[in-house]
Amino acid sequence: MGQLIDGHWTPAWYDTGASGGAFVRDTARFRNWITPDGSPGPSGSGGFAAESGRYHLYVSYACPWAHRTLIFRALKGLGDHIGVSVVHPDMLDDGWTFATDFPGTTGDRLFGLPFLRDIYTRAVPDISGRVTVPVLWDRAQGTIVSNESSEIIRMFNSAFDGLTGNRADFRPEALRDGIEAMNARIYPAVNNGVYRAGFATTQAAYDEAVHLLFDTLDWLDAHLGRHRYLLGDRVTEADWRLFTTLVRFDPVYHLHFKCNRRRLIDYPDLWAYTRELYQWPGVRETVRLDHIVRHYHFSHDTINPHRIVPINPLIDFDAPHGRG
Ligand SMILES: N[C@@H](CCC(=O)N[C@@H](CS)C(=O)NCC(=O)O)C(=O)O
Repeated sequence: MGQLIDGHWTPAWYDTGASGGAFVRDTARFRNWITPDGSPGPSGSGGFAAESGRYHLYVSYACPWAHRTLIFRALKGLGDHIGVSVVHPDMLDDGWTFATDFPGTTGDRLFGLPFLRDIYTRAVPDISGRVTVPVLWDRAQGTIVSNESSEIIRMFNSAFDGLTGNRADFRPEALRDGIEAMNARIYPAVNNGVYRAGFATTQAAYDEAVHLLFDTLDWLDAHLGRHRYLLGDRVTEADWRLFTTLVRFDPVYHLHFKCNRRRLIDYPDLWAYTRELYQWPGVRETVRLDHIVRHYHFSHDTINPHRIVPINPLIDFDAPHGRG
């Protein structure tokens, strides 16, 4: 764990000292958008046209943010158009690495570099900041298009439609405000809430995060008792964003991040909904519990200093979901 300062790697854990023990996630640095014709998107610069084979995605199977991008790549039929490199699940002193001694890792398929940080310095040699997954790389310009998953999934949702003919739309015009409102509620309380509980270094910061988390899960369970999906009868971006946190809940967050008032399987509707999304065509293959369980317990030595990976519950995500 560390970060780049003026292009040099500096090992350090998250500094919660300046924020009263609370974990604060940095904002992503690369915010360009792939568009059908290369015209500029909502932020960053233009010049990133949707083309087959031009872009490459760097992910960790462990990371919930990277997981979103893998799900959209699958749902939108982009497998033949956007390549993927998978980092090693252990994120230690060197940060994310391209070591290949764990099943499912690929190494750096573009350049054969040893560390993910080398991809960042290849884009900007004197870069400062955290080295995070996912990273969307442009082979044509030799730079990073985006390292912000919420924006990468929106590019995948529509930019390549002309190329793939896949018109599935997870952010339809009529539901955009509702999706935005749902994301705004779920991101701080749930997606990032589990991290805020787990990385808190004061009781007060933990208490604040964990109560909001479970209040929101209670609300979601009730909501999903009345609606098939978050926005009604149609699966949207908001569902996929929630799914990547839910699928990690009992295997990791319940124990490792001390999110233990209830397990996911204690919420009947949330649990059935999670199984339905897991069983959606193409999604199961994006879920690598071996990477998920190994990464969190082995990498966060401030939380788990002996790096013992627990046995974990047996969870049947393939059990019939009974919804719809
Ligand atoms: N804003 C980013 C956040 C990505 C992120 O925080 N990824 C984590 C892994 S789950 C990471 O790579 N952390 C490394 C670090 O913070 O040094 C996104 O959603 O794409």
